[in-house]
Amino acid sequence: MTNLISNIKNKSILITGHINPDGDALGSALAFALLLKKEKISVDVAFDIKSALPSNLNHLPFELISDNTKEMYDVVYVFDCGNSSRLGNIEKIVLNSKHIVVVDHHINPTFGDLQIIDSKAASTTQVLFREIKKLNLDIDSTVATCLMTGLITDTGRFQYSNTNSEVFQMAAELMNYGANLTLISENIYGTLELNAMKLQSEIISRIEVFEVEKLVVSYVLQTDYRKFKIQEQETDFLIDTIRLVKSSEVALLLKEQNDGTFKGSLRSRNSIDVQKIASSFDGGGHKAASGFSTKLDIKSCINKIRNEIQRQI
Ligand SMILES: [Mn+2]
Repeated sequence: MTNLISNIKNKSILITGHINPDGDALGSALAFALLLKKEKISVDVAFDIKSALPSNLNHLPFELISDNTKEMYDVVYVFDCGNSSRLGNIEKIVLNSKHIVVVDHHINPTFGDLQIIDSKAASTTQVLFREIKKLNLDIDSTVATCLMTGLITDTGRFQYSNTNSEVFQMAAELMNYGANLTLISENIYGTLELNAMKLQSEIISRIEVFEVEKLVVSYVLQTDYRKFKIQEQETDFLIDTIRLVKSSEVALLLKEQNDGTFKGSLRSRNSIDVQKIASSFDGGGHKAASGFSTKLDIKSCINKIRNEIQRQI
């Protein structure tokens, strides 16, 4: 393969991305699926979705996603996933397949025959957008809305330090293609279920700040999901709430899993590299936003992160 879509006619094709896909993984994968469909190329789209897709992303064409996958494909496209282990139960299908194309903005992907990567890009949808333009594929308003969703979510609506002039340029072009900014913004940032707001108030009341490390921490327990009748995938906004604490440089939100382990989300405001901290737990991400899993309890986990921050300050 020489480019993103060379020699794919009459081949079996799977489009996927990281486990529990976010706005960028879904936005890039679904945009690409729509573009191939327009070229009369049939594709399967599948992800490892542990419970359900987040409802605040349901403006995306979720109907393209199915669980009917083959055991292997001629070509697999993987979006927004730097490590094949992050594919979850799709990993085996991907690694069994003949050609793997990885489109991503994480550092050093560990797999893929063709890697279209820019670790400096703000989102995977940005990396994909450049390719689409090179190939002169026809971007309609639905494709533009998918691409814009990844751009908006991965830049924290144009606020994170990865937001540069190319990001705004792409956003402007997507508006010209008919991206529905109001729909995206209302769905992701402008509305919140009442139970989610009540959970938020509980999480705020648990905030602890560690002054030396300028670290703000809170946590969600399994009992919270039951008490507030909310699913974990509806709680991604909580990290943005706790990172607001003004004296903090790093924010940590721990979410208890079914098996009693924790998933951690990290955000950094400035010089602290949270990707390095996450990798000390075998997690990953970017300098300003990363995630990891751990078997440590809350207290030990916080202590480990405080130590990691101290090594950087
Ligand atoms: Mn991304």
